[in-house]
Amino acid sequence: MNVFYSTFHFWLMEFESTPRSVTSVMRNKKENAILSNEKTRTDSSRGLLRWLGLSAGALLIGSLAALCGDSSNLGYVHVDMIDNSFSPPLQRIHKGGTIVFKNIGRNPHNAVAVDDAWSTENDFGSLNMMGGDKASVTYPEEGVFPYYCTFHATPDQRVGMVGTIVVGNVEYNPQTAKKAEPVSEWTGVTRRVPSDYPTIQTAVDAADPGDMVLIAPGVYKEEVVITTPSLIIRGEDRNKVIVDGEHVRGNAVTVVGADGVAIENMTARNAVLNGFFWTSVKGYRGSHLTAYNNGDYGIYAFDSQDGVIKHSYASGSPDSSFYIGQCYPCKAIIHDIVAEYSALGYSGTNAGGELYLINSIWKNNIVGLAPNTLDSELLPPQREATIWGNIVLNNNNIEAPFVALTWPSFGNGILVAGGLRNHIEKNIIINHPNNGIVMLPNLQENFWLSHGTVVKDNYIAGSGRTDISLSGPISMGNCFSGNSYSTTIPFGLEHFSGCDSPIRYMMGGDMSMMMGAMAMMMDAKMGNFKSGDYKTQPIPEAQPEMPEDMKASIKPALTPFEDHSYLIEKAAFHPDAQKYLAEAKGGPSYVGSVQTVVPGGFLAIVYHIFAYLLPFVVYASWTFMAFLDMHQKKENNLGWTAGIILVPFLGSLAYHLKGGSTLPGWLRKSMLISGGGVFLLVVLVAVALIF
Ligand SMILES: [Cu+2]
Repeated sequence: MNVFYSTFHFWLMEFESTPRSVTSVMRNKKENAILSNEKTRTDSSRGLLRWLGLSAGALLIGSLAALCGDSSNLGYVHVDMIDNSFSPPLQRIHKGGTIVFKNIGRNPHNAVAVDDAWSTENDFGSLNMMGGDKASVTYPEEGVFPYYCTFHATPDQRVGMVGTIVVGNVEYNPQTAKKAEPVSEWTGVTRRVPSDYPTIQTAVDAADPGDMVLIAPGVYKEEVVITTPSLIIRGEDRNKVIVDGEHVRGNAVTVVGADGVAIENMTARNAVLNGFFWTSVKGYRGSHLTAYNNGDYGIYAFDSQDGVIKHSYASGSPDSSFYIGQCYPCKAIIHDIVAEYSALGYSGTNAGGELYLINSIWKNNIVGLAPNTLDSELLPPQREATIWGNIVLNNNNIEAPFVALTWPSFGNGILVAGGLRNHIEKNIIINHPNNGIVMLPNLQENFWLSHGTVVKDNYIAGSGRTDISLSGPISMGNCFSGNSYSTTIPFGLEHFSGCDSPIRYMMGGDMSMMMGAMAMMMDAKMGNFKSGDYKTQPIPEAQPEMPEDMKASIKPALTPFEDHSYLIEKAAFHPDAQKYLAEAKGGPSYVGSVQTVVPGGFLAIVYHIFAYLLPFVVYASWTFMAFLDMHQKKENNLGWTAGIILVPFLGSLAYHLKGGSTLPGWLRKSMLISGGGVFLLVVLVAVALIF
């Protein structure tokens, strides 16, 4: 094995295990974001100056920290208060972490510790938090902290609007509290709704582990919460069994801490938060589900392992249609789904390890698939997701609903932000006004570079800027082979970093993508964007019913990943790949980084000019002036000549700083200071606005 590769590999490990050593500036930045709530915003521009070399680039990219996924990306974790429950009801955070409780309902709410140790009242000043109000609570000690809303929970604090915060590395299994053990087989008991039970919830509450709840056609205006393991929840008709949140209830169907629950053949719509939602479970299966126009995610598994989501459709969510978050190893498969009309088709914050996104269709979103790392959630970094055989099409939907911070991810097919060792193979990626595949670093508490991505045998066309983009100051161990494409930025990725080559050069580039995205982030922060309304996204046509042979199998979901291992034996193109290739209008990709990031706007143009052209101008003037000075001194120093040419910026900078120059002092100073200074100013303005 080549020495260079080994060295890179070593660095890869270094970045994964000890990233903090290079990120003190970024950490300060993030603390400021938290503390600004307590009016202690401090100046970090001195640190920025010191770190300019690395961090100017890093900060640009940092604007993308929030690109993908959550609104919880500025260093704290949210718990939403809705009418009348907490979401998620079980939230895990780091020791010393902060939870922001936000009332997004219409009723007044609060959160008070069962042992009275803390309360949102301490921060907010009143127990009466109305819609839009927020309060922060910090948890300095590890432990399990149950809490409740004094308005909407019973006096014994056991029923109603209750939740639990788990802090740090402590064992907590809500199921052991319930004393219900999962079972691997159906009990043979079927509980029918509405003939035996008037609502889905009453059937669920009556069920024992291993029972099936079978739901007849109807619109069910309820919020179903499942805490009993191994239930099979099944609709008799996928398109006619509908759980409707009516834009007032939080989640249509939620599974909290109950292992092995399968949900099949039904529709969820109009929930304020999520359509189908598993949280903190081991074993889950979703099949033949339709989720549309839900206010956060369509189909969502969080803090959960060993799952399969298949033959499903989700659309019209202002975050993502499908989301697998915070798991390692996830042991999860998404297979044969369609995601459209959302901000993100797929979001996968800190999710990976035996995670397969295969043979699915991601189209008409803001961005197709976007795995990313966030320090504010557990288990960073995102790593080892496999994206095989998908159709990724037309993710340029300006009418889609989105939250501000997803705006800069517009117009990309597959976007990896701060992920490690992801595998992207045999995907058809067509018609994205920015990039087909783009790898970016991601800055939050740590500066996460996207390393070790394998990009193989993909077909990419019709990208506005470039088909494959490796953005940011540097990235290592990525490889590119066998792709069908027109352009890459930087040039020659397949030639310099082939997957079979023993050498993979460290490469970065495309800083203009970062600057454009930064401008869009500023626009987002200032509200200069117009999101579509998730409530009025297109209503999907009838989706395929669960086939009879699948209906004949009634089984809890204790080991779905193992049961579906046949799906992941090898990468294959999507069965409809030929059809999409024939229909797609994707022509060759061109233009490149000369073009501003789409859809741009005034700021994007300004930032593009500064960020894209200024470095060239600075480079040219510094280099020219250095050679002019050498000429005037009649000095022919080969060492300096080589340094100036071979070490961009730093070579000529060192030359100008070494003294003895024939150039007047005012000229040298204004050239050096104004060149870098304007660039720094542009970056600082953006950072101040964004954080
Ligand atoms: Cu309440």
